[in-house]
Amino acid sequence: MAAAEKTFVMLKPDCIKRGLVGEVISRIERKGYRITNAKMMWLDEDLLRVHYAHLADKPFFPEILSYMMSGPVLAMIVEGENAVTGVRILMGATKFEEAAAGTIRGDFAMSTGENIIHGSDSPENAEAEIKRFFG
Ligand code: IDP
Ligand code: MG
Repeated sequence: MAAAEKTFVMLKPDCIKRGLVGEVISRIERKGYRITNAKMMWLDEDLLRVHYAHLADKPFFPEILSYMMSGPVLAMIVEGENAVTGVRILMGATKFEEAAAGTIRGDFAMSTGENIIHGSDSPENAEAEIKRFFG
């Protein structure tokens, strides 16, 4: 069996407000991944400007900031074989209208902005994001 890989997952404020934490964690666990660390956090603008630096010049960036500060998030380290790609597959596409039924976003996201879950998109970003959120 290949070495376990770590990824950073964050359940966003809409996930928590809608009471979908158990549902989403259950999907991650049923796939065979383990949650090895988790904490509820209120994010601040400084951290979000780093985390979403790749979107800083998009017109919707202010909306991302206010949405991500509208309530707490649940930050998690998720481990398992191929966890980075595997969690992205469970999540579904970024654009909510393209997220397939059966994926977390396909089943629950009500817009592209408010889309339930974040997962690292590469092992390098996973390492950086785990450091960013867990130190
Ligand atoms: P990802 O979350 O699937 O990795 P990214 O392109 O990294 O997608 O975008 C980060 C987050 O920014 C998305 O999850 C979503 O909340 C928000 N976002 C991305 N594109 C749009 C958009 O076109 N409109 C509104 N919000 C967006
Ligand atoms: Mg991303």
